[in-house]
Amino acid sequence: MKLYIANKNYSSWSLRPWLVLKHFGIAFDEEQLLLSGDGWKERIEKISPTGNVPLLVDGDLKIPESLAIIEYLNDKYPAKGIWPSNRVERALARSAATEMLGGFRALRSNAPMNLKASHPGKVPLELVARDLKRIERLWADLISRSGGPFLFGSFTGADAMFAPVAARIRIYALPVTDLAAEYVDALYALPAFQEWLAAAIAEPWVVEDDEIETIIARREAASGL
Ligand SMILES: N[C@@H](CCC(=O)N[C@@H](CS)C(=O)NCC(=O)O)C(=O)O
Repeated sequence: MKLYIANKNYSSWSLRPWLVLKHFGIAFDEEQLLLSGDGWKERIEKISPTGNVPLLVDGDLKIPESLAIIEYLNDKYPAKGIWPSNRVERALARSAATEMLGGFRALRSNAPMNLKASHPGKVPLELVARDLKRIERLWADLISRSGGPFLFGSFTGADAMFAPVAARIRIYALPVTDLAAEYVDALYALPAFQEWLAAAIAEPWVVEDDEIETIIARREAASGL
């Protein structure tokens, strides 16, 4: 099996299935398709039917979409516990993962993942307050059911889906409840996350489009400032 990913520093979608593969000890090869440099877009489009990564290739099968990859891994390795074993918890885990996949757009667009960076104060809180409030509520509901440290006790696919949110909270020093901050710490402490982070920090590439200064300039231009 091979997972195609983009830059570890920036690619929040790539991080999600990679964490599942690593954390659950599933053997895989990885190949990076960078988000910058001459012809980068064409290189991704040549390999991935959606023109996006992550993409999992298993024999003849190509599976794009982070959550679909996690579901495929769960089907292929049912004993690993990628989703909770309890039916109710599994439903809640999939619900949270799907909410992440389609939601929190304000947080995603105004606070891009950039693992090397530390940008406290660079994200206007009023833009992301609504998303953060919902995230805090969701995490609190799930952690109070499970007892933590992860959403369903031990690490599952749902935590993988939220790992980039933890990164955004830390990178931009977004103010969150103590419980949410503890969950962010738990995700950062995960050995698989630490491995990805170390590789991200070592990357030399800068993707201007994903840098906070570009996001701020674009927002200001759009609002006529
Ligand atoms: N819904 C997709 C999103 C994938 C995605 O947007 N990937 C970005 C990298 S993080 C990408 O491939 N970008 C290529 C481009 O923008 O052309 C998933 O969950 O996998």
